[in-house]
Amino acid sequence: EIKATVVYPATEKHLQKYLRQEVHLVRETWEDYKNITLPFIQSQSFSIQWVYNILEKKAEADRIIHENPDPCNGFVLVPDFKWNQNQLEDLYLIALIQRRDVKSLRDLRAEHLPLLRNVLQEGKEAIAKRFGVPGSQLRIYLHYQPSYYHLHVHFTALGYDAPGSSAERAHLLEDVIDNLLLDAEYYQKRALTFALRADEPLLKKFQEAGRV
Ligand code: M7G
Repeated sequence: EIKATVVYPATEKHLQKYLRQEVHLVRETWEDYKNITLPFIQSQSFSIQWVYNILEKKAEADRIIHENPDPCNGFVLVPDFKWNQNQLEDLYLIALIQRRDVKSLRDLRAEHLPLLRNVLQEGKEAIAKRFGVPGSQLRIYLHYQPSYYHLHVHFTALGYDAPGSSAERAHLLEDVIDNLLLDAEYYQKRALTFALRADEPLLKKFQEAGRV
């Protein structure tokens, strides 16, 4: 059987993302994030208008599985574009947070714990209720780096080897919560590892700074 994903319209960045290429690991310190990554993502990242359209019910409103409308600690849970909902084997949902000032894992602090706990608890409950899949069979995680810099959480079937669930990209939400309990500024202190394709401009920035 063949499963195909159609991306339309596709930008040059989409084309690059799906081409098979040599990859390199980058180890990003907090200083690297401030000096290299943050200025880069502010100038470059994928448009997040699609996220705002979902939050404002201008798109996919009929697909919402669960919503917590709280502007600070709320979120919307929808099936991810990668899942056609025909079978549970590759179940894939995404939780988009209501607040718009959290770009990624790097921005998370202890103040975000109520939000993260809501996503974890209510997301699990909603998926169990709608799809009959218990929390013990879900992989719940954030990507670093993400493609879209509006914080979102991936929910995938544990038995499904989803793209981006590898050790150099996926951060389990429960571990993130525990880390923030240990240290309110955990993600402003530690280095984070991720892979970049050889042609990605961010890799060039790290190379120019002598960090790769
Ligand atoms: P990511 O970690 O930023 O990047 O995840 P990745 O795409 O490299 O994994 C963004 C997630 O949002 C991906 O799983 C996408 O499939 C999903 N996604 C992207 N768009 C544009 C949409 C959309 O318009 N609707 C829905 N439901 N999901 C989307």
